[in-house]
Amino acid sequence: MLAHCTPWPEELAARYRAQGYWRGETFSGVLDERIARHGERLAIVSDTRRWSYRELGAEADRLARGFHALGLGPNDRVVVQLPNCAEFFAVIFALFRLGALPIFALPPHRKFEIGHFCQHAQATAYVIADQHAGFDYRTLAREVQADTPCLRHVLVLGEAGEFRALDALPRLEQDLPAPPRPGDTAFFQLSGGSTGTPKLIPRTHDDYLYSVRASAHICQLSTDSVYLSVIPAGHNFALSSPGSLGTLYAGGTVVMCAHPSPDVALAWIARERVTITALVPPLVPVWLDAIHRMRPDLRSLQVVQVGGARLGDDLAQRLSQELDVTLQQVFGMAEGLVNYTRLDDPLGVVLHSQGRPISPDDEIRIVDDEDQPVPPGAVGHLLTRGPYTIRGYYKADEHNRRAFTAEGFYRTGDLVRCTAQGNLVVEGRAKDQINRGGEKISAEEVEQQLLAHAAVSACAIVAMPDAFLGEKSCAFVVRKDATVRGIDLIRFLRARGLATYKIPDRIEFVDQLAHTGVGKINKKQLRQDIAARLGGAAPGPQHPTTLESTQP
Ligand code: AMP
Ligand code: DBH
Repeated sequence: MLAHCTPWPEELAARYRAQGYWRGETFSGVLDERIARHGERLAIVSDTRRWSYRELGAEADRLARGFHALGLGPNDRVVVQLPNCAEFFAVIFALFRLGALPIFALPPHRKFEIGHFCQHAQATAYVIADQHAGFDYRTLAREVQADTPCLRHVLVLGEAGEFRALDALPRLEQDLPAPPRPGDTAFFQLSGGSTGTPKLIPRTHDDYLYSVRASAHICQLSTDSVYLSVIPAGHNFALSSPGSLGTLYAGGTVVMCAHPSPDVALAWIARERVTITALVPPLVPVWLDAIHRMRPDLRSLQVVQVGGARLGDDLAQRLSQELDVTLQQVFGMAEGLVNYTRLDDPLGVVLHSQGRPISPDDEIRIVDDEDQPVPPGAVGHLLTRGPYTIRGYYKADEHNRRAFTAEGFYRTGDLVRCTAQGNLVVEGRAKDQINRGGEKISAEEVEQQLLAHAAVSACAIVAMPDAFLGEKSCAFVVRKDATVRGIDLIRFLRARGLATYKIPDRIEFVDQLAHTGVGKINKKQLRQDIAARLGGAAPGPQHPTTLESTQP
C-alpha cells in the first residue's frame, strides 16, 4: 500500500473479496484481456484517431516502454491534464501498466491547482496537450516546473517546444517492471472539496474496477455500446459511471468529444451511432434547444445520464418528454459512492430522485447534526461506507479526522432524504461549497486566495441562484481601500493562477460580514441577502458589481 493512503480494515476487505466485489483484477490486466477477446473491435474514436483494442494496447505499450526508459515506474505520481482525446487512454493505460499513478487534473486547472497537485504529491511528470481551447499548456508547464523541483518530465501531446513529445519517447527495449497488484492504489481522483486546498483521492484497482464493472452492468453496456464522452474524461463521472472505463470493460466503443458544444456532440452521435452519453444539468437545455434546431439523427441514442449537480424537476420532465431516450439520474462522488436511477425504474422515480447505490454493501446513514439517525424519510446528512468508498484522502490526516467518522463513514456533506422505495433525493448541502453546474468550488479555497490581496480585510464566498448553472459564486468582501474595484480582485485571482470557474461571478462590497451568535460568518444570511438582491432584477449590467464570467 502506498504511504499516506488509508486501507480498508482487513475484515471488511475480506468481506468485499468474498462477496466477489474485489475480483483481483487490475486495469492493465483488463486491457490485455479485452485485447485477447475483442482485439479488432473499435475501442476509441476521436477527431484524429480510430483505434481498435489491439491498436490502443500497442500505443499504451509503446508509451509504457517510453515512460519507463525515462525512469518512470511504480508509485511515481504523474499529473495528467489532457483534453478529451484518444491519447488520454494510451497515457493512462501506460501508467497503469507501470504502476505509476495518474492524478486526473481537469482542463481548466491552472497554476494554483496544478502546482499544488505536483507539490503535494511530489509528482515526477506532467502530461499535457500543447494547446487546447485557446490555451497553451506549455506556458503553464513552464511556470509550474519553475516552482516544482521534483517535476522532472513534461510530456506533450503535439508540439513539445523545449519539453518532450509523447511521439518522441525513447525506444529503449527493456523489461517493464512487474505489473501492479489489485489492492494497490491505481490513481488519484480529485475532490471538489470544501477546504483550503484540493484533496487527492487514492483509488485502488480492486475498488474502482468494482464500481466500473457494476456500473456497466446497471447501465446494460455491451460490446454494442457506444459511449460519448462530453464532460472532461478524467472526471469521475465520465471515467467510471460507467463512463469510458465501463464501456471499455464491456468491450464497447468510446467516442471522445473534444468540445462540449452540442453541435459537435450531436454530430458525433449521428456519425458513430452513439448509444449512451453523460451530461451535467446546464447542458440539458442547451442540447434540447440544439436538437430542435438541428434535428440530428438520434435514433441510436438510448440513455442520457445527468449528474454532478441537482437536475431540476422541470428539466428532467422536458428531457424525458422531448427525447425518445431513457433518462438516468446519477448522484456520485469521486470519493466513491455512486447512485443511479435504474433503466427500468418508473418515470416518477427517474424524474424526482437521484437513484440508489450501486452495491448491496454500500452502507448509507442519514443523520442529524449529532450523527444520530433521522426518522425514515426525513432530511439529514449523508454518511457512507462501502466497497468502493475511500477511507481517507491522501496525506490529509487532520482533515480525515473530520471528513470520516470513527467507524470509517465518509461525511459526504450532502443533505438527502430516502424515499419509501429506497431512492435518495438530494435536498441540499451542508459543506461549504458552490456547485456551479457540476463544477465544485470550495469556498474556503477561494476565500484564502482573496485574503492574500492587501486591500481585503475579510471575505466570504457563497452560492447565489442562477437560472442556467443552478448556482454561481458570490464573494462578499470587506475592503480596506475603497478605490479597489471588483475587477482588480478578479485580475488578482487570475494572476494567482486560479482556475476560471473558481473566480467569483460577482463581488459585493460590504462594510462588515453578518455574523452568527457565536461569531462565525453567517453564510446563510449572506446567501439570503444575495438571493433577495437578485430577486426580480436580472443580474447583469444594472448591477455595477456584476462580473460575468467567461465560463459558458
Ligand atoms: P466530488 O466529491 O467533488 O466528486 O463531488 C461530488 C458531489 O457532487 C456530491 O457530493 C454532490 O454534492 C454533488 N453531486 C453529484 N451528483 C449530483 C446529483 N445528481 N445531484 C445533486 N448533487 C450531485
Ligand atoms: O459530481 C460527481 O463527482 C459525480 C457525479 C456523477 C461523480 O463523481 C460520479 C457520477 O461518479
